[in-house]
Amino acid sequence: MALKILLNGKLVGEKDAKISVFDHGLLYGDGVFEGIRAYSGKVFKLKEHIDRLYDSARYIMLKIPVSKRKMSEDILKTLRANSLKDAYIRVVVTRGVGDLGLDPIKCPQATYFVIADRIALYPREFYEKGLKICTVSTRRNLPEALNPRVKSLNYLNNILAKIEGNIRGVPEALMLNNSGFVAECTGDNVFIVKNGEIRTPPASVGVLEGITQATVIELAKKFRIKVRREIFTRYCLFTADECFLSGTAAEIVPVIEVDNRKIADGRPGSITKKLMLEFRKVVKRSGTSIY
Ligand code: PXG
Repeated sequence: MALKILLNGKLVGEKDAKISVFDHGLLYGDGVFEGIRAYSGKVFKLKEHIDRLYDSARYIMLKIPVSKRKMSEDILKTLRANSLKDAYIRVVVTRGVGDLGLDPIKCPQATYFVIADRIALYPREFYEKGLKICTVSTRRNLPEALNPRVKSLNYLNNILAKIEGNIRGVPEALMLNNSGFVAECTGDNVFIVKNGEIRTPPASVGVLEGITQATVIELAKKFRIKVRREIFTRYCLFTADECFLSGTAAEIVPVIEVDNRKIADGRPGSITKKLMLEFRKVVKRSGTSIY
């Protein structure tokens, strides 16, 4: 069934959801976005996603044409228009239509749209058996260049890493920062467990501050598991007891091998499994009601 897309505040059919070839989102990757999920009729961490979207926009000095409240309502409206309860939501705000020069001053009006669709779940095997990942040579963007905390439309850094991962035959690729510290995967944050403690790189390493990452930290605290937001190298990964990734699309997914080295016994770890189970409960019971 054709989707209804919300484009600049109006619901339109999928075929009519078009933007100009002069939109700077397309010409220069000049814009920001969010990937959000709804579970059982509730949008998970809607406020956090909206806040991050507006912060990303502020960083690139892009004025989102609607208030946070209106944007939240637009998201719920799009979900209702498509009768969705479990969904993947993509919110995109671009610099809008300008000329062929890169100057954003020539773009008077931002473009925004919301797509809500059924989600394509990752294979069950990923969760049951765990993933093999590898470190790629593409380094994560320097925070002094394009800060990875910004969820910008310019994902070429991550796409280059993903291509390297594809070539190596793994479903996720791990990027280091320019100093060689573990940063994150192309669309997920990374965690390790050692001696019962959890570690994940802080934003200062140059990573996106994941909303799922923050949820994992909350859950770990509830279980009285110590979490350290500290920089670490691949040494810590290779010698970890457990490793897992977090992201809106992936949720929590175990990692069993990094760079052809098994993590511990090469099976998803017990803390990882405990967090996965709890995460699935939390997403079902919390969130902003759609209906
Ligand atoms: N790091 C990066 C670079 C991301 O893009 C995450 C971490 C996880 O953040 P959240 O807030 O979602 O926990 C992301 C977000 C996809 C897809 O289709 C995934 C993301 C972005 C765009 C597409 O898998 N992940």
